[in-house]
Amino acid sequence: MNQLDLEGMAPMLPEGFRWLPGWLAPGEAAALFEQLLHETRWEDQVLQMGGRMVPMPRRTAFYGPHAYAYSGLLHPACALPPRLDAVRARVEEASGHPFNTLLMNLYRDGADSVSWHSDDDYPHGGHPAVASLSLGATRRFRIAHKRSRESLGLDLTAGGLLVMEGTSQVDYRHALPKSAAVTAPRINLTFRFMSASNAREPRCRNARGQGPRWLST
Ligand SMILES: O=C(O)CCC(=O)C(=O)O
Repeated sequence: MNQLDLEGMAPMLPEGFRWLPGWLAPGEAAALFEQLLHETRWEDQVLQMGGRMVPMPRRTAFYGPHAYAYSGLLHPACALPPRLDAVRARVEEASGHPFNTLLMNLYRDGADSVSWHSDDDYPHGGHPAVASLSLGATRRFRIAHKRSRESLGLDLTAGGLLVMEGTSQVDYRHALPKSAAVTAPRINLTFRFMSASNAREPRCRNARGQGPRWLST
């Protein structure tokens, strides 16, 4: 795999990717980070990976009008709290795309990560764009073309907004690898537009509580 790693520099991103560093001013980014870190009802999950149950290496929170399912997990629909809805509206304006869904990730330190994937597993009603706001510790984000396998790294700094639009999710995968050098937490707010749920099986094994629920198998 050809790799382009420009330590500390923003590389030229492929078509379909826009990086807006410092989209939120440092003070606002820091205040939002502290509030979300302490006030969010973060969930610990276990993923179904090839028949094995694997603890998810990050914590999550989900808000949106439609339930979202992946890796054997179901996030029930949940209204966006007003403060996050205000961020959503600003992200819509900055990116030029509509968003109605927010998946938040909390990476406690460099041992937390997200593996290679594309955000293409839900009905988007013609709005496949994803916008990702970074708060807290800087983490290296990787993007790889699905066919040429060329890849590059981008340091996602606090307050930056990464917009992935066009065919970015069709042509590329992305990941946030583990990093032994990172000791502080990072929060990522990923905004999407879902036109319907992607859950094929709406029934749940555990119908109680507000947290994520397991799909029937
Ligand atoms: O934390 C990030 O910047 C990436 C998150 C991500 O890839 C996802 O939630 O699908």
